[in-house]
Amino acid sequence: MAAKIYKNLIGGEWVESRSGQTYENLNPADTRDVIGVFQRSDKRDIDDAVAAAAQAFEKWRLVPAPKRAEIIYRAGQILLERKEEYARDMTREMGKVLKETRGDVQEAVDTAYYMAGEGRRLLGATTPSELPSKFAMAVRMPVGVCGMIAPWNFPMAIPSWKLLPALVCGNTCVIKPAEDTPLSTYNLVKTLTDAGLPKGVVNIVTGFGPDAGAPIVEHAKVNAISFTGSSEVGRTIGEVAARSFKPCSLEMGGKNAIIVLDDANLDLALEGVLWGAFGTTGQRCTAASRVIVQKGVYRQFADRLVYRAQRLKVGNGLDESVEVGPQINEQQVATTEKYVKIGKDEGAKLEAGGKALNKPEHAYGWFFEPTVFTDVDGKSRVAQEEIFGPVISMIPCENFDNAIEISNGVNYGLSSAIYTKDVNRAFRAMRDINAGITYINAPTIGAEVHLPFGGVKSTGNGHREGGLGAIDFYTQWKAIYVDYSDKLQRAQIDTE
Ligand code: UN1
Repeated sequence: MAAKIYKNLIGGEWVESRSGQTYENLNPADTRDVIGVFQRSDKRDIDDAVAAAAQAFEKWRLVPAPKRAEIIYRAGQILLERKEEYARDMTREMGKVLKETRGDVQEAVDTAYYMAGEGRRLLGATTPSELPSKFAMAVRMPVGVCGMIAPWNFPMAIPSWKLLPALVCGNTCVIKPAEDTPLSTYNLVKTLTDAGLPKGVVNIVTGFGPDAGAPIVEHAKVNAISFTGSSEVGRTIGEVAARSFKPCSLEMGGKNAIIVLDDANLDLALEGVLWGAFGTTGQRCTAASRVIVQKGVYRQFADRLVYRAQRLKVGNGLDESVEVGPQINEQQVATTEKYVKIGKDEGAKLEAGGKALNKPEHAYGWFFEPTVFTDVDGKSRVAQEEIFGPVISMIPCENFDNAIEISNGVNYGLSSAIYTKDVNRAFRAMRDINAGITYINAPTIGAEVHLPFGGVKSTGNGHREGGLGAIDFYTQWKAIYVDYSDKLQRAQIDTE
């Protein structure tokens, strides 16, 4: 059966790319499986999409926010009805196991319900004026056309973090999904249109970063940019956006650590490390890629972690018994292989995994063994650089202070975790770990959508997704003064 052809959505019409070029979306667990044929778009398609979004903005901004929210709420309900279908699509195109892709769709549902609620708040502020018979308030205004560039690891959840707050605030959007996972973002956009979103309010344009992503960032009529991806690409996007003073939210890498202290519940910590490190095949910005273990329990913990990592079932995520799916593509496997070599050269001890899998059932996919390095130096490259694969580095530590120092000793600061039963040390960790997210007795992954999501240092540029941070990003404050005294009153001058 020929694979289905998916088109761009521009101004409410499903259209082919201007060049007529397309590309195939392949299943990372079995590259013989073509999921669909998607448009390979370029600047001309982006120009069309931005023009449509700019036109739609003039009407959409006038729709009352509670009405905009009703559409988003309905989209959440429809997503819930289609959860299983969309989760299966996502496992096929992205690889992570069904349990997780159901979670990814659920995260979009949660975002829809949360942001629909915001439609009846979008709180501004009223405040007294310093002059008599004068009223002062601050209100939130939409920004205009928002350009969004999404990653492949959460191909529905992360687009929902971007689109849904932007929409409830009255903006219109142009989104480019990751080239590896366009179908899940397409499914989200399709759901929004089925829920009644007017034409042109959301436009989806598929394709590759340099051809279809760069023109979004450069476009004069795009008023804000939201990007999730690597720090390297984020830096370029930030620089380009800064030239035209565009607000730009960058959500980038991580090198997240779980600290396990001597007094921790080790059974709990072990489950947490396995889930944090190998869930989503380690391909989360929040993945645990370092585990810093206090020396009294270090060897015992290493043995248990190695034993369990070697027994994780790796395979096609559509098989419910599989625990770890493939990596997304050949380059990601190559990166993981590169870092395994770097780790060995640096003198870390490879105790589990370390190789791409090539058993017959893995022959057509991008599978890699869950990998554990022990006795890793916290300053070495495997302990400093983001790998985005199923690799964890165990770093021994002396005590609490030393653990915090190692945890903070990287250029990233997204997520973090500590396992301890000592409430004082837990609170000191909440205060002293330099990261956007800290978990106590839970792994580094699993952020909830109504809390701020983002990080410090090279992880981000100060913005937050999720929670009210998203509303802050997708609105601009406007101060309004209403003088009802019927005379000229001069602030700071008429002081009597
Ligand atoms: C990401 O990896 O970019 O907290 C997002 C988590 C998920 C989101 C991860 N809810 O792990």
